[in-house]
Amino acid sequence: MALVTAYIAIGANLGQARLSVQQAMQALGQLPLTRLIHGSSLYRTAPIASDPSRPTSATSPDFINAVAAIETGLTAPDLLLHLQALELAAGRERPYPDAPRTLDLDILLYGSAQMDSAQLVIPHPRMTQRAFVLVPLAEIAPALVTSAQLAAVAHQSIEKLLPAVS
Ligand code: PH2
Ligand code: MG
Ligand code: MG
Repeated sequence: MALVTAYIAIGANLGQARLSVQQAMQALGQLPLTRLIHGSSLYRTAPIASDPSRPTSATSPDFINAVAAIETGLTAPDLLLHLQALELAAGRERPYPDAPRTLDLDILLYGSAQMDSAQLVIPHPRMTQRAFVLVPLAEIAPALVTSAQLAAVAHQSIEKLLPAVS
């Protein structure tokens, strides 16, 4: 079985977003044939429109975002199915594009794979336009992000959260 390192973007801006992101990080490590290698810090980020021609609602709450690195024996389509199951278990609904969500799990990178199907595009097509992806990704995998990429999103609002004291 081939093991592949994949990077997953985690986001939530509805309900107990911070808890949902932390729980999702743990749940990723418990998927079949999968272990969690690295979890980034959590970040509070301002909402960014998926489609820049359609501005985000002024009422959309801030997000909690993070990125996880996993090592997995799942194929990319199987990994996607498991991520969708975790989203559903967290109460994810999709009433309209960019609606506030209890949990969003996106595959950013799957090894060096490039794929473009109706279900799955890898690398994630918008990852380099988003500070909420690049900043946590650079924290756990600095070789994957250039300083020019970070500079291009430096105007987007993102704040690193301190770990909760336990
Ligand atoms: N996810 C989106 C669209 N916009 N903005 C932030 N800050 N964080 C996200 O996770 C996010 C977003 C589409 O999934
Ligand atoms: Mg997303
Ligand atoms: Mg998604």
